Amino acid sequence: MINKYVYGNPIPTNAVESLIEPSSEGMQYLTEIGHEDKIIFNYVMDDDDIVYGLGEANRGLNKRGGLYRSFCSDEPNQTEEKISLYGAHNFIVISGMINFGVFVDCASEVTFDIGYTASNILNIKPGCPDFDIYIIDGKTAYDIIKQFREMIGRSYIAPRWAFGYQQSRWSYMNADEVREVVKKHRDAGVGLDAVYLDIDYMDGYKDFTVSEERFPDFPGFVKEMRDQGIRLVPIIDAGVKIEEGYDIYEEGRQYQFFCKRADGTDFVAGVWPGRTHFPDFMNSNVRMWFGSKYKALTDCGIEGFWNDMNEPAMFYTEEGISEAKQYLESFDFNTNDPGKFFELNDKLTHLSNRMKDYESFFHNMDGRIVRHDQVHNLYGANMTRAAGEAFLKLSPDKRMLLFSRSSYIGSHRYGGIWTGDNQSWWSHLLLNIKMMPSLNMCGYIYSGADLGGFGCNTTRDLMLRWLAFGIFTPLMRNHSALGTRRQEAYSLGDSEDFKNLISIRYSLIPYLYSEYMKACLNNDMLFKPLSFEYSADTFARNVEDQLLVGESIMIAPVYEQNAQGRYVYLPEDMLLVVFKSSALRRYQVLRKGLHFIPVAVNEVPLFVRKDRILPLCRTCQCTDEMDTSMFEMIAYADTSVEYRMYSDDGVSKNYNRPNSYVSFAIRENNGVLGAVADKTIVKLSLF
Ligand code: MIG
Repeated sequence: MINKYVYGNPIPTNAVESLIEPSSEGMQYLTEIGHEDKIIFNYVMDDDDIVYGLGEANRGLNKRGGLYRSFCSDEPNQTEEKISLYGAHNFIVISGMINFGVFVDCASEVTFDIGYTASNILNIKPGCPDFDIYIIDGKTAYDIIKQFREMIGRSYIAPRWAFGYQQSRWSYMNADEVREVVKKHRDAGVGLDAVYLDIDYMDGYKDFTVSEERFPDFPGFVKEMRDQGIRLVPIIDAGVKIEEGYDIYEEGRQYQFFCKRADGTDFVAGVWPGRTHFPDFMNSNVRMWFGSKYKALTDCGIEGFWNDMNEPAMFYTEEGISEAKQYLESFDFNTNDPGKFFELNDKLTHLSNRMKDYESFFHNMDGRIVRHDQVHNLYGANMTRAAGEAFLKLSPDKRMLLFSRSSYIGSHRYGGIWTGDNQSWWSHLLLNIKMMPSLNMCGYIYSGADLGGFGCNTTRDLMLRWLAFGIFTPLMRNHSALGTRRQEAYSLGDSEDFKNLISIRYSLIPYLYSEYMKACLNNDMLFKPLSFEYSADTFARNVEDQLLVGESIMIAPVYEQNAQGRYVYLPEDMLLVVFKSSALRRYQVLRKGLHFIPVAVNEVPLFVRKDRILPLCRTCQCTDEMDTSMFEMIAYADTSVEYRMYSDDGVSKNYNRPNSYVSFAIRENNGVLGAVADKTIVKLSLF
């Protein structure tokens, strides 16, 4: 049951797909305090209430105790006290004796104080008086989330090849470097499906261009890679370089497609290409125009993109620089006021992503002129929408890979997200684990973090542990920043362990892809907290570092340096499978309760649930080579059970074909349990 309440005159956000009439009833659960443009929604939480949601946000699965501000931010230093990251996902679920969900559909910033100021008080503060608020009633958090997901519409569906292992690094400068990366993976026997092209593939960081010098005969190169089972995935930045003769710039100016200052001139910010204009993605003509430009690359054979810098991120503006200059000029070097030193620092080091700059340019939302800060959170989402809508036309029958850095709920229908510039820190591996279910709650299913960490120098053990978790995330991409230590699977000493870990991913793809597809098609989650399935188990309720992945397995990743294993809580009897490689495994049936599980740094544990089946295919070097005619079945059952696997060609869009499911079953025949499947079963490991 969903109730919608309208405040003021909200700017359409495109978040909600269902038609929901405003409710005539009074609002349940939340009390309004404040008035007019300072509305605060208030709720008194029970001591035991858990608050789920907020998608891409800091801290744990349970958001209690924290302060969060939805304001899409380019935040490369994600320390624990940061309250804004790249996405704005204003959906929370309060779960306890009373269960309800709240979605604040508001184009401007929104603050959630979830027991930060006072431990039992939840305060939600929209940053403007114009917004819709939805209250969702349901028996459980899980049920509320499913209602919410249905309301916001089906999540973007990625092609199956995007479940292969992917390698990225900011600094692959030319075709030869990319060739070398591919060759080294292949030589080491490490599976690989995609290599990312970061900003250096472009000519002068100009969107939709390819440097002739560094990538001569780009279509030929794309094909050469494709023949080796590799897709190239280029980056597209939000800002358009100001350069006479550059068609995107010229057209954008001519059609008035860039964001404008108050005086009607095109707004300028310094980003990678130098002086740039920002396309006004809030305008439908601009979306159509910018979207159509991806064709320059799809015509070369490109099948996937990542959209970056779309918060939008700005290094500086001319206005900011001249303010800083003026400040410096009038700075009194003879001051005895130590406060001046901090002021000086502040004035000179906060030139990027300034609020003042966000308040100084405007969008033309199909006739309605809106200042940027009022719709800030929608900008990146509309860049994703521009690409997503274009792909419907450019590639009507074939799925494209698309994910973005910035997002607002609604963009989950057009693309996935990655979680931006994390660091090679153990704490960010844990954050990655805890964030996955929250992202799923908000509709982002095709998602993942930069494995190994983007900033800082990674270490071999951190990389191995992070990959061991990344094996389960739809986007399994190793990405790192320019200037950091190399972290490709062959760059951190003996590559054998990396090869083995990645081989596990490839044999899990049919299962992961199947569960991913079911999650998308049924508005469900791929990563679930234990309590969503074991609701009567009070201990399971607070477990945050173990997750259910699809219907058959539970994972418990190791995320601590030097750990020789970890404690794992089993909410029921399960089958532990420890993988050393796709083929090398050890098994142990474990009883419900707490166990210490030894896990070496080159191993991956998973737990097959009771009366569930895990199908595995033979590992391979890329999804092109994946053999889905033969399977191994791992099952923990003493009765007849079945697993229905979603299985299609992985690229076409005809998702609901009746023959999209194949069955794997354990059936009793004359008192003996055996495998019965639509596919060849080469081995049954039944426990
Ligand atoms: O200012 O394109 O988050 O993944 O490698 C940095 C360079 C711009 C930020 C992205 C990161 C990417 C980097 N970009």
